[in-house]
Amino acid sequence: MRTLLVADTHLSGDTPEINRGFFRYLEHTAQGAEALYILGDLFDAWIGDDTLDAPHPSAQVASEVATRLRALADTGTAVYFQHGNRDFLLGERFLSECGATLLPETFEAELQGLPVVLLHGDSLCTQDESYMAFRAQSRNPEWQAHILAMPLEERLALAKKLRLESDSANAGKGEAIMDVTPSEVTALLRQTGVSTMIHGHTHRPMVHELTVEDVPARRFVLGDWQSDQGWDIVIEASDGLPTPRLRRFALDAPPEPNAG
Ligand code: LP5
Ligand code: MN
Repeated sequence: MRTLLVADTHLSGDTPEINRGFFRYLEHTAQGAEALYILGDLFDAWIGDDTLDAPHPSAQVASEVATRLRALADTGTAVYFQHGNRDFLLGERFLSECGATLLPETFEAELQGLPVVLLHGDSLCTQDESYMAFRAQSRNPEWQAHILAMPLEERLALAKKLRLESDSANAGKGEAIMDVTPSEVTALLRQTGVSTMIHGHTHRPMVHELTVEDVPARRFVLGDWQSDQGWDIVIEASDGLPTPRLRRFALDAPPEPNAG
């Protein structure tokens, strides 16, 4: 038995190679897996589930993603989803079309017997004060309802504007500011009592070895998908506690389902 985790695929109408690579991954690597966890930023920008009805290239991609995730779910692989900072507006309609289950923003699970805490990762970037302010606003249900009531075209324009603002704000930020705050990582591990954290968001794929209250712990960071390569984590059942493995792979040759 195997559990897979991915994050930050950033799919859109402008990323045909990544879209194809993701579909190949679902059809090939994910076949027979017990579960697939998508830890946010599946889409590069999600402006509402009514995107599915829109005559827009990204809408077509969204429908195809839903169809293909549903096909995987129908074969018995549970599909779980967490919101990222780009697709926090993803809602019930899209999830039910995918046959996916939405998880809270921080979620404790036991994957193949291993206790883990899962999150997108943006909530750990507390030194990034302007992002924290944007995050608080964008996760506010009233703000979201107001945004979702806007015509689709206006939302498209706003999303474009926010992306530009974000890129120019990020250009002036230090690298450390945009990474997780170490004390937030230890605080969450201490609070949950688990020794394994898995997240994405920072696009800095890595396995970090830590010590929390004299106990060894690990933080796995998933990578963002690019036109030629993807990242995942596989956790395979074993006699003892399994060790998750972070993998980088070519999108045209994703890992074999039984690659071990
Ligand atoms: O996204 P990324 O990785 O480049 O940077 C993130 C943080 N930025 C964001 C903002 C998103 O990119 C915005 C796009 C969301 C698209 C979908 C939303 C649709 C809803 C609205 C439209 C219908 O998440 C960035 C972090 C970085 O990660 C690393 O952690 O630093 O944070 C910022 O850039 C936030 C601020 O520094 C700047 C915020 C810009 C918002 C300014 C408000 C302008 C209001 C204009 C509206 C009229
Ligand atoms: Mn993100």
